[in-house]
Amino acid sequence: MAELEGLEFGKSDFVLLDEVTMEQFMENLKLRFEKGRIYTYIGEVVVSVNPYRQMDIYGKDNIEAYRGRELYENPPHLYAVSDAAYKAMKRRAKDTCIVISGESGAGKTEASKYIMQYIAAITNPSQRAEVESVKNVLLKSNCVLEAFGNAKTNRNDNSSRFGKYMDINFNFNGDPTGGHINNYLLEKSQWCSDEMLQSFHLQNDPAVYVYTKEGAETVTSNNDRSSHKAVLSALEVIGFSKEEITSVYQILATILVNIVGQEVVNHISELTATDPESVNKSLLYRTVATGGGEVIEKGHTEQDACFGRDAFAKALYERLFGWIVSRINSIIEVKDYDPVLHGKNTVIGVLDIYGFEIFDNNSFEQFCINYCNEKLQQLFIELILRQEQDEYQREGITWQHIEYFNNQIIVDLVEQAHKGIISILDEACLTVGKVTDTVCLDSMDTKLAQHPHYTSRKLSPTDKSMDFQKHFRIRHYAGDVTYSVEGFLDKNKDLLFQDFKRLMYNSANPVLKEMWPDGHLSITEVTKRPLTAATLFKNSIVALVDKLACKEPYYVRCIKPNEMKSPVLFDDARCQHQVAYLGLLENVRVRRAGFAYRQLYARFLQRYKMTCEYTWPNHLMASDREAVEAIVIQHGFQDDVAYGQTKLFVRTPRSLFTLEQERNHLIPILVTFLQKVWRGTL
Ligand code: AOV
Ligand code: MG
Repeated sequence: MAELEGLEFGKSDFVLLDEVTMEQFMENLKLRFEKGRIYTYIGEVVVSVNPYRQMDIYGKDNIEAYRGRELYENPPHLYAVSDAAYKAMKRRAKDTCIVISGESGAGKTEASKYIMQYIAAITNPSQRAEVESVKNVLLKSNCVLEAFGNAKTNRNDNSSRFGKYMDINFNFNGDPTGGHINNYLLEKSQWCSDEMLQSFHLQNDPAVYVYTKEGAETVTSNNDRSSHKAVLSALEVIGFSKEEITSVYQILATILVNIVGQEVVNHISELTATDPESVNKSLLYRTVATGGGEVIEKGHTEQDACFGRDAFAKALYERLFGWIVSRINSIIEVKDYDPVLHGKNTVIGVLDIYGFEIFDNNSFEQFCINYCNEKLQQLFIELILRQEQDEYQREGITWQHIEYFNNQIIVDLVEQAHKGIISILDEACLTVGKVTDTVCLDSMDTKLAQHPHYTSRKLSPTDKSMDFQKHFRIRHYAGDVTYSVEGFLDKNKDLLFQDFKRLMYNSANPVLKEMWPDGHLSITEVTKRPLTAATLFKNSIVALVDKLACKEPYYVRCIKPNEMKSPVLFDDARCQHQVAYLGLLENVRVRRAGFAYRQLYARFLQRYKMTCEYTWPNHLMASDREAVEAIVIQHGFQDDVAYGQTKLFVRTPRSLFTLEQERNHLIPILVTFLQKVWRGTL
């Protein structure tokens, strides 16, 4: 409950609002934004508003100011929660995680970088070389993953097209010993565009492939030379070999050729170290197993051939990305860790995943991304409530329940077995014969007609904003999103002809071969019913949520102030909408209806003992708890507190203000007094 900034900057913790209303919340948020205070607390949750300008608050001085301090000792900052997570991990040997959420462009990725930088800066004070190298790899991996996994969208120029969860492992000293990255659903289709080529710093010119033979260095346009160099050097620092780096760029060039090239065959064969005849065959034919178990080659129609080629380009990209992540993981994985020798290995996880998205045209990818955000919101609800409940229980204090909008109903709409959208999609994908996206939509309409969060043009015929054949709409916790089913089935099947996999598996380039282990299967061995993209995604998100749920969570809730990327515009309606769907008001209410403030008896005493004659300079009571009671009684707020096992709980912040004011009033008097004592002038 930091109140160190002076009231002209608004309240630094929303629990200090006079009344918890949307009006007051927004007024405070706006005032702080306009005063350049982009962070505000709700208890231990940081609310962050994207400043859209460089802020002078991340330097060395700031890091020093927050290092090892308590949350309330400094103005709100990402560094303070990072430190809180770090302290919990180090002092109490807790696995912790920092979950960063908010919509596209709200500042999640930037926040994750500052958090990583902070952790890197405060660890390994003795500069041990092996720790430094781990830290270096962790930091550099960000740069590489961004280069490969981010793209420009109309919501964010540097939008994460993949979700990232990074675990950092620490030894008993609190120094990083390694880490692990999980990546979630890379949006492939976004990538196969000119923008992708630009963000790769590759020229949109088929001839570019020639350069890759000379080494990766030359595959740049002049504009992007410096960022390209940064990626290249990051790859080197992380520990990718020269051959691996060259392979990476060859694969990128292959994708490029695939998209724009005409003399496709020779280029691909050269870049992928495969023979031209096989390349040709994979592009024009596919091997199929007949019902009788016979294997035949079937010529592609032009449409099939285009589909196959595009799917190949996307799969190449996806495998490349997956391979880079697993290479980084194998380099940073904790090796030779002996718990007996080295003590408990603890973890801080940082989650930066794509935010809730509403585009003009929303497809399968937005559906997955928004589902993921529903799951994370669900986790937030559970953890915030659970955490409070746990603490009150532990401390032996009764607690009153606060109503939330529980988005479980939307999560179910998407993921429930048999009845959920993913199940309906999967069923359509597995049905033999001509099932189209439209047929699938029909099936959804039939099965979900009664669902309060689902509708479509057919179910709401008067709603002209949707198309009969194409659209369905989900009422998400964060707003209504209309999805076009066009392409849903293909994207969900994520079909890639086995011929391409085999082609890659047979490459003379060992790096490429390694990315396609399933290429050795013959067509008769290929599983007939592989898991669909949506189901794989669902499974990975369920696993992620499980992973987060067993850690002590810290939250950063990011808000995007406007759609223009402007540093001065605070769009009231847009911000209010985000505050509402993020459940921030409820968050404040829970925090207050329970107890807005809690503190260990000893710490409370340390801060406020000067305000009571019985406790200053030291108390003579039987316990710290009794001494705290004396302070509370002296200031007359005994009806506003509860005494837990180890902590004092204060219901309304106002009681605490009295104490803070008293303290602020006393400090200068005490200082003057002490100065006089020192100078001997008393
Ligand atoms: P996102 O991660 O939340 O969106 P980013 O972290 O990429 O959003 O932020 C978008 C842009 O906002 C950045 O490129 C910066 O220009 C600016 N920005 C954000 N935070 C700060 C900050 N603390 N200081 C200065 N500028 C900032 V997405 O990945 O699209 O969901 O998928
Ligand atoms: Mg991002």
